[in-house]
Amino acid sequence: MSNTRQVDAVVVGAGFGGLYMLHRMRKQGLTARVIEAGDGVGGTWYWNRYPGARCDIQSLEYSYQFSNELQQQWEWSERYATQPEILRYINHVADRFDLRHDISFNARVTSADFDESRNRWVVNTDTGETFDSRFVVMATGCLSSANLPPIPGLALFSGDWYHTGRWPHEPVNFSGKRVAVIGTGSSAIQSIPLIAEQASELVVFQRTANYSVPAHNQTLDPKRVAEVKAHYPQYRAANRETAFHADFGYSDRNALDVSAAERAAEFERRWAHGGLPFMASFADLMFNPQANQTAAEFIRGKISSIVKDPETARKLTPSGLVGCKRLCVDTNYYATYNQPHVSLVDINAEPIETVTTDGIRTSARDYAFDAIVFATGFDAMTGAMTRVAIRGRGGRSIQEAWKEGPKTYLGLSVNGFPNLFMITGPGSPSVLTNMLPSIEHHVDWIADCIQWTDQKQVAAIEAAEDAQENWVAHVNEVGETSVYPHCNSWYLGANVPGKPRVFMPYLGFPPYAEKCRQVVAADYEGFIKQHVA
Ligand code: NA7
Repeated sequence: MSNTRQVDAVVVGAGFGGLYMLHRMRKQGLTARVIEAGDGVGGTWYWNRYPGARCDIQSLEYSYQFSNELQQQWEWSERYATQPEILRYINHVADRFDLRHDISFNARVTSADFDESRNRWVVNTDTGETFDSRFVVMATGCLSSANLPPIPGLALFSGDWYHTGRWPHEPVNFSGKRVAVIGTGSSAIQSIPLIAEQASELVVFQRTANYSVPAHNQTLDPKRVAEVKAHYPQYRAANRETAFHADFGYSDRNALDVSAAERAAEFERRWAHGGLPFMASFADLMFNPQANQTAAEFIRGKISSIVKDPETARKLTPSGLVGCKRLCVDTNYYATYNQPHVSLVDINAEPIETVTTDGIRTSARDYAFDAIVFATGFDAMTGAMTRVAIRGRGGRSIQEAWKEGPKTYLGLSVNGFPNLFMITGPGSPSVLTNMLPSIEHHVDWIADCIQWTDQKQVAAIEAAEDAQENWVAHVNEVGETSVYPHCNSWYLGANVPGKPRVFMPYLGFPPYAEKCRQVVAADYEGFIKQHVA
């Protein structure tokens, strides 16, 4: 083991989770090494550089709160921050807290093996570095493993192709080009209006029509910024008490308890306000399919009033529930289809057969393209974990442990994988919340847990099997009270062929945080603790 570095912890990923984890560990006097595949910090915001990439949570909330100086001093420019601005922020954080020298960039963890005889992990990277570590923290993000559909012929394509989640660092110029976009999720909906501004022809290939509400993004009002900053901790604390840990202006009225006119007025008001708070118009939208349909019908009406060609409007109009696939937030998405050089292909009616040298062949015809953009999403929530050869007790792999879908306790720990933690893993609120405070909550929990193991002479800690089984059942029970499990979303793994269909996020931040607190108060109840011999 002469070329092996001894550390207290290996942290995988230098996004928001990995950076704060490193900061916390250093403050506790631990040695940590962060392994990052990219050549810079930022995670999601490092990779997703496609045109129009922007956060759908307000910038004043989508930011760290662990340092009051940081949150007071950083100035966001817009209501919803762009990807470049978020990347500037996270780079600022890396510099401000002097984090870079404990990060190995351009390195990918290839394997992590738990050595039961020593209660330590042996972690290998593709750059030949090996670490011998007491803890491993997977800060690999929920949306980082790109989903590239296996459409035949891509290798033959003579033009350029891109995935929105792996966008080049240098600007891509589509001026005068014939461009295809495959997919109509958030990434497509953000990028299509901007690609259309440049392209000579844009054809969007849609599998499922999606609901989107306008962002009404704007420059941040200095008065509003001053107001929030004057009471930042209170603002954060109030948001923490909401289901999604976000300032959505939740209503406690039910859609079905008010008249049709009152409903329409509230939907109009929310539409004019913009963004995800639309889904907080009424308390029952995510819990009662009938209530949900009133919101869905409202958006369907908006689509038919914006899109001039009735056939295109029909194709763009979703039929299912709204919000149970993540609601999209756009700037001019539907109106983009009114431009003569933009068209929409429903791939259910006209399936893509192959990519050709010159473009895309569907069952109906050949299309010629200079560029193809795959906006086809991610192997969400589990993909970044299962693509690493993580082997726990008895050499059992994480792929084997999760073959029926991810099983975790609190989305933090997996039975059979001692001293390995996940930041915002499946089974935690993660993607159903503002990710930043959920990340901070997990980092703090993990850092406190490590400190506790030191104080109590605990050599290894892992989820107990029964606690994990009960937690998975509970996550599903809570999910079933809502409409979420009832559409084909990436929350369920439904976007990736062959992935087990399991509702992965935990719905409701406050009860989750309370459960985490109770577990700690009861000396890490539900965890197996192996004391130092
Ligand atoms: P999403 O939301 O998963 O969207 C991916 C889109 O790509 C969606 O419209 C998919 O259709 C479509 N898709 C996926 N596979 C295929 C194939 N094989 N053929 C055609 N179309 C396909 O990913 P995004 O990157 O847009 O957004 C991810 C999250 O980032 C978002 O929710 C925000 O939280 C930020 P489908 O709907 O599955 O039929």
